[in-house]
Amino acid sequence: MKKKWFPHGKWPQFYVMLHYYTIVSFIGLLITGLALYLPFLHVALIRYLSILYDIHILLGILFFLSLFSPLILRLPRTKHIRIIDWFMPIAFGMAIVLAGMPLWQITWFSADWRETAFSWHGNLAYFLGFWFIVHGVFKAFGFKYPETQATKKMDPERRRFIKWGVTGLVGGVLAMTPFSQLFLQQGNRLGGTPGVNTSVATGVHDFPEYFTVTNSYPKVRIDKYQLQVDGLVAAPASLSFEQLAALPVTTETKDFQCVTGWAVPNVRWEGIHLKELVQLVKPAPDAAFVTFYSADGVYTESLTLQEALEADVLLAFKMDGQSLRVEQGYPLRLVVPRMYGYKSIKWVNRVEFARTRVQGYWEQRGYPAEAAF
Ligand SMILES: Nc1nc2c(c(=O)[nH]1)N[C@H]1C(S)=C(S)[C@@H](COP(=O)(O)O)O[C@H]1N2
Ligand SMILES: [Mo]
Repeated sequence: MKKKWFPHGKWPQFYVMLHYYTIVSFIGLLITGLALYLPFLHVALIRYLSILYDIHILLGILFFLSLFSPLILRLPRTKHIRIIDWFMPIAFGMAIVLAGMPLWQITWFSADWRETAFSWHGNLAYFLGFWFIVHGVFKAFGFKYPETQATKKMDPERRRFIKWGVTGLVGGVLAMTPFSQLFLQQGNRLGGTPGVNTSVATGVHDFPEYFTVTNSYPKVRIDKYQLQVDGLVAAPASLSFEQLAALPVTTETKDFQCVTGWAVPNVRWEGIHLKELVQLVKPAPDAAFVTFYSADGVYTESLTLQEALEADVLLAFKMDGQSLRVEQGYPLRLVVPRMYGYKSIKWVNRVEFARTRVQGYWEQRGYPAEAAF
């Protein structure tokens, strides 16, 4: 007889089907989740991230339904499933799904909650992923679980599902509250380390937060720096910082507004207007969008060509008369004064003219692409 890789013993067909849904959705979640999270994958897949993101959400819903369907459907009452095999995915799955909510519906939650939720969504998924592997190996090779209270077989009672689901729910809520940041490494957090104060010169604004979506601020060596300007253009270019700074400079004083509520009035920016780059590389007539990339390898932003050519949109290299500090996007950041701060991508190292829009980092997570306030 052919060896079955996932023998389900005397399981009713219905259990087997549910179990497959759980397996397939969870593996899909791990793969898409890693692609969304790990920088080297993220960078390679940048154009497909919004699709991967949608798939991830759909799989999350499927995973959730497969775990909790016994609450709605009447499962056959047979003692076929071990307590731990049901407890682990339900309690941890619930916490992971819950911690995923602020990453999905980002406008419902504060930035603080999102940061913590982001870390726990990942940490708990790694943990449950590890348990799935152990569980899979045990089943595939027919190892026996030790006989304990937790490995007893049980009836699929609603009461238990609810109890475990609530355990996961409470765990998930605790994990998301900023309190749990005490247990997280600082470097693991999403979006910024408030109060980094690396020698702010007098007369230079200090912003309330210096965000990054990776666990550090990229350190760009100015002698190695190149701004790539390419895409649908007649003459792609790669500019050193010197060449860039030799272009005509525009100066403006504008307010800076973050979507999370803080604002900094009267910031003086000096930088290059996008029309200088347009003259240089000559975009094709159908290049309707501009995509900006960051040296952090993760963040992207986009504008329509028309928006990019607004008089006050700059690729800035100086703020309040000083060159940008590392945490502010040294050596070059975009400044879009009429839109929320998330449009103002830092550490810009590539400007691409394109026919279609590439979803920006926060836009993949639900913020509008037209971020005017
Ligand atoms: N590369 C990169 N650019 C970024 C961000 C980021 O996390 N990474 N955060 C954005 C957000 S949400 C805001 S409000 C501003 C904040 O600018 P600041 O970090 O200089 O205060 O930068 C934007 N540009
Ligand atoms: Mo922001």
